[in-house]
Amino acid sequence: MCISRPLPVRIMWTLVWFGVVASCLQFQSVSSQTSAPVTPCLTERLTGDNGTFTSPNYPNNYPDDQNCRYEISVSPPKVVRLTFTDFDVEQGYDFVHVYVGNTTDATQEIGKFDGTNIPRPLTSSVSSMTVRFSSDESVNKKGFQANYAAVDKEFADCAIGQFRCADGVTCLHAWKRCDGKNDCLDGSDEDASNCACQNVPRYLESGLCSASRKMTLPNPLDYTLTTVTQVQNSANSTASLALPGPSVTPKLKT
Ligand SMILES: [Ca+2]
Ligand SMILES: [Ca+2]
Repeated sequence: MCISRPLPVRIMWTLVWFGVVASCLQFQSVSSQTSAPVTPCLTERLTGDNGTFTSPNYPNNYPDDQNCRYEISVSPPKVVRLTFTDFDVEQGYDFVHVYVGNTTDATQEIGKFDGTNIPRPLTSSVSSMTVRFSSDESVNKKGFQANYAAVDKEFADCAIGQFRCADGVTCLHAWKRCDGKNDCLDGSDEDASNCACQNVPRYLESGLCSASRKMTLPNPLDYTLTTVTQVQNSANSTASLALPGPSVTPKLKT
């Protein structure tokens, strides 16, 4: 009997200890559920002339169901240069989109990335750029880290036979002008006041392979050539007419 009393006490304390441990574990479980990946994913505005930003929780895994927006604005006439320094986004399900300007309009998208390859550096043609990060309902990765900087705009030196969009940085095949589809992000290839397509006069078609060639004006060989006659009289008249055939020739803009 002398040793029977301590036993219930020991059992009682053992039960109490287990109870405390169980409570702690439960508390930890609850607190981890409530405090871990609930990082608010709001629009982040970045207005300095350079900076760094990351996906939520970086360098830890980003949460599910995110739709984050990063709006970058630098001082005009500078433009935005974006450089990713780390990248790990679930392939095929989570994505990073990059847009020119302060928009997430699909027509202004200049890049869409997933997987583990670090995207190429991207430069906006204007003083703002928007990055959007989206994750689905399962499987999380480390995410991304990126730097941006205000840089001078570098105007493209488009090749002969190409058209330079009004943004100054994008070159297109000349036949994409006035074909009814926006190819320049700024739509300048479809701006009737900026370009025109005309049938090549029949007397100039002799010796050419197609009877339905058209000429884009101003001519991409020399943008000061704004009429068929000017092109005809230019030193590059033969090359001026050597545009792609009917299947890719833009329609006459009316
Ligand atoms: Ca995912
Ligand atoms: Ca076009």
